[in-house]
Amino acid sequence: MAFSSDFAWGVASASYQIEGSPMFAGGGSSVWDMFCRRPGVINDGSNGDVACDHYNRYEEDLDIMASLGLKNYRLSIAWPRVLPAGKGEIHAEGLAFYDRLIDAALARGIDPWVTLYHWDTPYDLYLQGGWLNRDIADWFADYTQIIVDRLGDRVTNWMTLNEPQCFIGLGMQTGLHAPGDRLAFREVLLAGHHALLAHGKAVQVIRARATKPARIGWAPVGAAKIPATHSPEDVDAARLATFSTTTKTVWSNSWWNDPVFFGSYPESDLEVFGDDAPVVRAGDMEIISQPLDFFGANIYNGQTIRAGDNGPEDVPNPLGIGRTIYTWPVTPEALYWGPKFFYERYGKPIVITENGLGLSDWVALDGKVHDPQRIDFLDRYISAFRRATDDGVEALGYFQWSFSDNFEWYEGYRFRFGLVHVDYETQVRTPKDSAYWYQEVAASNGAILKG
Ligand code: IFM
Repeated sequence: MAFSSDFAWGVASASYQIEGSPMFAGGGSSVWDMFCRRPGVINDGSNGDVACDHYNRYEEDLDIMASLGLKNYRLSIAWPRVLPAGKGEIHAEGLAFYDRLIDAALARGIDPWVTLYHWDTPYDLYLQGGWLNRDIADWFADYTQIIVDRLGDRVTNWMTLNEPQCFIGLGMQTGLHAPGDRLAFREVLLAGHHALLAHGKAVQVIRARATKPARIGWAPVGAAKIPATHSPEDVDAARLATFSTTTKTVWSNSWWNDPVFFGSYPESDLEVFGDDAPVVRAGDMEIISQPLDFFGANIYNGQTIRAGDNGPEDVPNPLGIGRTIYTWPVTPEALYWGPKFFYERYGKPIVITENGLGLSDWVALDGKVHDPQRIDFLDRYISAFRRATDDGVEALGYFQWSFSDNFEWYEGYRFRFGLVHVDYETQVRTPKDSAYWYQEVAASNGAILKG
């Protein structure tokens, strides 16, 4: 009933959500900088210009992490901070920032887990077609080389892309995220194919150039499915639903992960997607399916599934089920069945690269931030993950999303996911009750969990 002794307890963040925009520090702009300037697209009218000002306050943030005994920090690099135009000239100061950040983390005993891309596509590249342009795979590989040549002597754990389902699906199909496009499904899948190529080329670069032995994964959304009962029929139905789709959607787990781990798109999805599926050129799948060391999964909730007469059926949530501020249902079993099914199919150790919940926390009259629901939520989810490991799932780590409150995309600053509260007027940080609780979870390697 325990996580392995080298299990990585950590917190996660992303550049655009916390740093403040590179365009105010000599770097370039990203699609998010431009998107936020469109009236009405961000629910509180805000943007990531300043965010948590982590660019200037990273030492304070790392001090808080260290004081909480957190030893693993998943961070992302802002591509336009390093390459203002996305390619070509390097912004030396931008690259130096990540050098300092990595050194400052290591000096505090914090291991940096680096994500190369968490949605801040350089705007100049968007003007050249962005993810629709096949050349982006090479632009991404060149950018990766710059990062790896600079940081690859100190970073062990790398992730290529965060949630392709979101930056391709929400960014290019529904337009809810930057760049706000609403493309046909065929174009969406083509952009997705280029993202997969970029992933594969980045893995090749890391393997070839990192001087410290690298562990590489990626961090897709893990769209978890939970069997309604433990009957073999329901479990099979949930497994099938996890790895197939009956509609033209970007939320199919196997569409993204089968190419990466098996070197082919899944037959069943290809049938559903028909002519919308991208043309795969000779050699593409060899590039995309570079061997990985772990399967990263961002899991927040799951859909309950039962065996129906004509295949898997969605089971409605119980009336009044607990919901987070996004109205996402609280379904801790997602962190049992998601890892279990992903481990079963892909055979790679699991890292939960994101899990957590958004609330509307505030500083109480006593000066503290009381967030019992976050503690309860995390206990239930992490306990479910531990049960998965008890049942044979190999697990390397768990990253709570997020270290601090931050810019929550189209919701702006209204939704708070952090263990640490941020006052955006003063930039004062206040660790929430959950931060101290998580400190104990990590220190006890999960022994204090109640779920
Ligand atoms: O804040 C996001 C993160 O950037 C990507 N995964 C989901 C989180 C919560 O919505």
